[in-house]
Amino acid sequence: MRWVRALLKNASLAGAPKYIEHFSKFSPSPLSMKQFLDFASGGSCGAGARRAWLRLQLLQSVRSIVGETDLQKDELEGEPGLEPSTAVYVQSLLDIMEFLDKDPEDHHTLSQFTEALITIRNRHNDVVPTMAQGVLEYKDTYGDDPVSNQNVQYFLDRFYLSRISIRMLINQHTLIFDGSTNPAHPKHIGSIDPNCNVSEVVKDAYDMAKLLCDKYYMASPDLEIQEINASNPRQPILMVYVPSHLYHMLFELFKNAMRATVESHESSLVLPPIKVMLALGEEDLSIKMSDRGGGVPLRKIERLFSYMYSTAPTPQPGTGGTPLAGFGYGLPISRLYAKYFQGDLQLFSMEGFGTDAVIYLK
Ligand code: W6P
Repeated sequence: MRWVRALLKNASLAGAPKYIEHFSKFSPSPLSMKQFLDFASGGSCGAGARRAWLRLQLLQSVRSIVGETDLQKDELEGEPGLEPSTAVYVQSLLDIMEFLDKDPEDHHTLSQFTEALITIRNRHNDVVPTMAQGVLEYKDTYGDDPVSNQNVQYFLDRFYLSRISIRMLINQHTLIFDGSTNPAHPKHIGSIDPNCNVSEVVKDAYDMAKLLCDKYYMASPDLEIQEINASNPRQPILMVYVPSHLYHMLFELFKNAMRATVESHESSLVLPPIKVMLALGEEDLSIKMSDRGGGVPLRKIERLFSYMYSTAPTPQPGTGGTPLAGFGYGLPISRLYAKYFQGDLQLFSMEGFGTDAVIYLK
């Protein structure tokens, strides 16, 4: 990664080393939902200040990724899988820095900035498979002992949390500042639904997972939902959230629960349903998904969240595709989605019986 520093020095950054220094001190800090809503609705400051704030957040996030990959330079030195991805981040950092000194109120600048963000978003679309390739190469070079696993876990958790944060910021900017509202969801604020109906998202995610499950196994367990709204009994549970994040987490959990259920009941005619319980209290919204898929021994639970142990070589096209779930980064990335807005995702399993997966949201 020595070339990263060379790049940073060469690529017209010579005049701005203080920025690089400055931004490298920031860790990726998850933003609160309130900050996003203030950002969109105006809050207490003007539009120019809000755009400046967004740019600063973006810069800090991108810089922290570059800093992170740079920090790991000794371990990642000569890792062909990880290098191109760092170059891409340096390029995006430079792209955003172009706008630092420009007037945020100027319309031409604003549309150029939005263009630049869309270019950046597209440029980073393939990062997950690229990093997965990097993990395979890391494994080949350093082995898959617990220390390697810990290194990869620490690095990728921070890396993907930054990525989630950057994409959230870019989505908010591009959705809000082109002036139009989302025609399908006029009440949404960018990608945030201020009245997200949780059980509707549960049903959507279930339907999609069921489709895959039926296709692959020609059977699928039913869904039972129970909803407890502690302070407003009989009212549906609504929350301010990003429905696509919630969907992503639930879809991942459903795939795992369905696979476990079907594979542990191969010789029986009836499948035990997947039960989802939603509870809204004063502080937390908890979503528990219970399957009776035979469970996972405690020793193996941590592995389900490991990037290293769950990275398999990408399936070749035309070989039937990936079976249902479990494979790839679904669970660790879902947990990051939960953590991004100060929540969490935990698994509680009883080997021989089944598994409870719980998503905690603020
Ligand atoms: C299992 C393994 C698993 C992971 C995530 C969610 C549910 C389940 N069920 O057996």
